[in-house]
Amino acid sequence: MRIEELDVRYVSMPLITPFTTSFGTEVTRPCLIIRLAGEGAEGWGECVAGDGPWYSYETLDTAWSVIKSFIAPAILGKDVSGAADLWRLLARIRGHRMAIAAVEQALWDLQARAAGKSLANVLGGTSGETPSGVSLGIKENPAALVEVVATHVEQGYKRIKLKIAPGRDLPFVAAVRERFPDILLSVDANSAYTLADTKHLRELDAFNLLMIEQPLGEEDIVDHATLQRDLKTAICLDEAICTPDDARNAIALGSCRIINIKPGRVGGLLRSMKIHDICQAAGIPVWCGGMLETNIGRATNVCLTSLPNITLPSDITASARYFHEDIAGPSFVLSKNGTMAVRTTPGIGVEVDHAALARVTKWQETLTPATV
Ligand code: NPQ
Ligand code: MG
Repeated sequence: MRIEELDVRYVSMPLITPFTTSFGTEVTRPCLIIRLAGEGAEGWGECVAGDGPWYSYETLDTAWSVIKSFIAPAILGKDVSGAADLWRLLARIRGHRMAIAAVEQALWDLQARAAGKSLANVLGGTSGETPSGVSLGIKENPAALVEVVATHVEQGYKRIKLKIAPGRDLPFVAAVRERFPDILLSVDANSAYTLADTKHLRELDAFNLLMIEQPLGEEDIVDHATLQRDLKTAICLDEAICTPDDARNAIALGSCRIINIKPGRVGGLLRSMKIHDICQAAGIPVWCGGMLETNIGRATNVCLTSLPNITLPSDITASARYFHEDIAGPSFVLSKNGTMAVRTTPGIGVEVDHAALARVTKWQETLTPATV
């Protein structure tokens, strides 16, 4: 398929409630929305980088720069028949996986729509629904956190994840566990600790957690292996797994017992599937992480979770959790048993609401073979 247009929109949406992690508080969620067009079809993708390099080194500015200067010129006017083709055309680009993932996502959507198939079907997904988990930001005090957890347990989420940081960890987790002795519960430190905190982190073993996500350095797999040997609780790596080789190496070293795949972090769906397969062969269960996506990114993530080794609840929430108004629909809602349906409509399974998109778009640029 010949790629004729690549549109980039910078979008910023206010969050319903601020989201605090060990790296800061977000009150709005900016992102880039990508539209690819070719041969009468179009596809949509979302870049999950942030305004600042807090979760990863990429930012929306670096992603835009790489898309405009290197990705668009390599693919516009070219015949691209799939993600493997895209990766071949972009082989010289090192890193910048969130930038590549956004364009790759739009390509998958474009091709699935052109074929009249759902993305889940194109990816070889097998499950028709996926269990939903929710990630809850750091709150003022343990009592406030327990209240927020209660609301989400009532809504039916199958796993609750608490963001933690030094000084905002044990009493918060203890209060939640005391009120909810039986829920699937996990914590995510976003790299806020070091091996010197091992004794402290071992106290988390008392709370029967499903996992401790990315406690140590964002690029580390060696110290995590040391820590995993000292903990009963499974470590799940997030930030540290950026490539299939990272997954292979972390598994070989025993750095984690669970891996979270975020298509943006690993460069898209083709790489996500490779990591999924590596984990499946090694007996490592996988779930899909979240980056406060609009329904475009969320829809793509839901399709990915239909793969057979994505067995743990993912950070895929109902659409209404983050934004008052989304830019694509229909909305995702939680079923009574805490799952999200995998859509069978063509492409990623949502249609863009152009009026809503225009309301949150700060700037837009259209790249064509003639402009790059
Ligand atoms: C995580 N997500 O699993 C991430 C962290 C995260 C749902 O916990 C802007 C940019 C906002 C990056 C919010 C969840 C973000 C962000 C959260 C990353 O570690
Ligand atoms: Mg995480």
